[in-house]
Amino acid sequence: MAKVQVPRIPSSLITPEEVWASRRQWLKQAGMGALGVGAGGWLPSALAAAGPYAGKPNPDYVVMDKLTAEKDVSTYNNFYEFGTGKQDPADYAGKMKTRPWSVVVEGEVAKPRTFDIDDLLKLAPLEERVYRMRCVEAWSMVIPWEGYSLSTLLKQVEPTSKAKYIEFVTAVQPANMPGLNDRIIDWPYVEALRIDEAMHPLTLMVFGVYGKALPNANGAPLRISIPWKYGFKSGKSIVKIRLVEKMPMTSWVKIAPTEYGFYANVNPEVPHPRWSQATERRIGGGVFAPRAKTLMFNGYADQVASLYSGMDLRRNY
Ligand SMILES: Nc1nc2c(c(=O)[nH]1)N[C@H]1C(S)=C(S)[C@@H](COP(=O)(O)O)O[C@H]1N2
Ligand SMILES: [Mo]
Repeated sequence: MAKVQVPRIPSSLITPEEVWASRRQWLKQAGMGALGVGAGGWLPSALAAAGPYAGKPNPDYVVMDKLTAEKDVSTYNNFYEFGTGKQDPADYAGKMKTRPWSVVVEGEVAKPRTFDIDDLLKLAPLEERVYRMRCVEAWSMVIPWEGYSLSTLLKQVEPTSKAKYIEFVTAVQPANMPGLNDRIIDWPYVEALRIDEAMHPLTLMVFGVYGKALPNANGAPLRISIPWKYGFKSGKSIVKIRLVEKMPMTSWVKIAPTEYGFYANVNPEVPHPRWSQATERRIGGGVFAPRAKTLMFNGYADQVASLYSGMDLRRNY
């Protein structure tokens, strides 16, 4: 790949829209059109990596913003099965067994099936997609995930007309998950989507990050990523995918229904009952870095707003 010079703009100082605009302009000047090339913090990691977890960079899913450092991506986490501290997953998730591992796909499908994780990994070519992630606690990251659209898997099992929702059930390994002793969550951690959200191409089955297998702290061997929703919708270490007719009860809605809704679309205009959602802190930016303005649907409005036309997203939070 040819070496390219990119103007260095400290991304902490500008809004994502400005980054987009300046980068588009730069690509035009460089005569590169919509090619998925980047440099510096924008360089998709798979260009440098190889192996089963290095996806082909998908130019449709590049975020023109500085990537969060690999170390921060896997040492500042929410994974309550290992404790509620941000460092707990990095400290304790190493004991989780990620092989053998199978994923059951059942419920309202014509062809229910149990997949071995290594077969699931090979079901479709992996793409590298750079996604923004926004936690409801008002921090965010920009992460190069390796995976493929959940819809690819769902088409294989053929959802029936009764499949209105999809539920993700995650792993429970009592001997390896010290956080299970804490009864904050009625384990297993369960999340769910409406079927059209699940079928949206942005909804990604993630097997790797930064060109390598997912660290346990990030939900190895399989987690989901739904970039327009708060991070808690993205279940980690998934063992079962169930298609159902009725809206499932999900872990956070169960704990605090006044704070966490089923939809959980990133909406900066609706404050969390205990704090604002208008701005966010980029992990790795340092304590003095200016907070960024949070975008509607986390910046994915063009792609997903139509899924919610006619819905009041203040009520359906
Ligand atoms: N099984 C499981 N999945 C989970 C969680 C969890 O505690 N357990 N936390 C969620 C929350 S609140 C967030 S913000 C994201 C964090 O993903 P990351 O640590 O890989 O950035 O995972 C989500 N998925
Ligand atoms: Mo979160």
